[in-house]
Amino acid sequence: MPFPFDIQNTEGRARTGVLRTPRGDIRTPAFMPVGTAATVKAMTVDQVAQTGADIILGNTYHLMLRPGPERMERLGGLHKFMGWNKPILTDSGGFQVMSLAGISKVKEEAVTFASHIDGSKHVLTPERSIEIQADRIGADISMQLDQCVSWPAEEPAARAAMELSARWGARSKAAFGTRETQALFGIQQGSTFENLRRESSDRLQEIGFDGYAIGGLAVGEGHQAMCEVLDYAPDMLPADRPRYLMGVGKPVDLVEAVYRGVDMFDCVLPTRAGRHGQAWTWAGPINLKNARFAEDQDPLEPDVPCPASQAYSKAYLHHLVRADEILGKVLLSWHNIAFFQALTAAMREAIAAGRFEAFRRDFHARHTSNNQ
Ligand code: PRF
Repeated sequence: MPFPFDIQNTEGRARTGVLRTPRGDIRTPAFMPVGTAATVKAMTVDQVAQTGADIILGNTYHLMLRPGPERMERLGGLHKFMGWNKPILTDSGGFQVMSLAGISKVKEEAVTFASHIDGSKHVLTPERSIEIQADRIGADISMQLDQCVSWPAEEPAARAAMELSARWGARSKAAFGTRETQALFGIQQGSTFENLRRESSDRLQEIGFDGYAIGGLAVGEGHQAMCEVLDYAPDMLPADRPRYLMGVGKPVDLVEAVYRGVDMFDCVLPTRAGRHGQAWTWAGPINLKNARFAEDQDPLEPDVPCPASQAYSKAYLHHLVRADEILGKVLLSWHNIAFFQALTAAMREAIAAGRFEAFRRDFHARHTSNNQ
């Protein structure tokens, strides 16, 4: 195993740990800000690092279209290109093809798709995805190519996607080989079917990965149905390797997933919401556009260690959002990323102190107190 994963504390199924990589330690539970196109939107890498993020996510789909994998390699890889020298995990591309590309076709050999930028035609095989992620982008953690079905799915369609993902997992692993300084994660699929998730996990473990992701959730099933899958899905994956819930989520989703044994997350929510005037707080989400903030002189969250959270009044942020000033998007993205880091830090501290159950109860009580 290239990256040691030291589990440090457990409380029920929740755990804290450290995933050790050559580019630095990743403290878990971890939230990975999304840097789709070689940028965490509206933030400098120094700001991202200041929030306490140990790792960010990049996207094969976007980077293969622009600036292109071979150019990326000539420029020294993604870390050097964007000036981020801590770990980077890249998603493999299949999910973004499904959600973003114009026309796409999934076959045994490859997924073919038309670029959402200029309509140009592209082919992604499991082998090419690994080559782009590990060799051209230089990702510390690469993801296998997988197929995620939309929700709701009939069992035969969910089974077909799960089985294709397992075969693509084996091909991804063969292409990746064994590496000293880079890791490869497999992705469990199976929609909301427990038997399919079980079979998926068994097949992934037979192949053997450095970490295991739970894919195919947060695709429209809702919080309750996602929690029902998380009641069993993380336990099917090896306890001694990191478990990563892809594309999740809201703070309540993170708390409930950590409670059920998940270690890593990524989501566009904090930055996307920030660009739309929304701020996440301990009392829940608020929209700074709302007139009730026009003369509110308090900061967003005085206890979140970030200038955007502490040093600007809600009245000022309200003004920036209303005037559609760029700084409003910058400050709210920055605050939201800092809030998500404060949330994962608080969960790590609570688990370490054996008071995660109380933290979870208090979180829910506070988080719904703001009924905007
Ligand atoms: N597979 C991959 N990336 C993903 C997902 C998935 O299922 C999801 C599902 N929420 C987000 N990102 N490869």
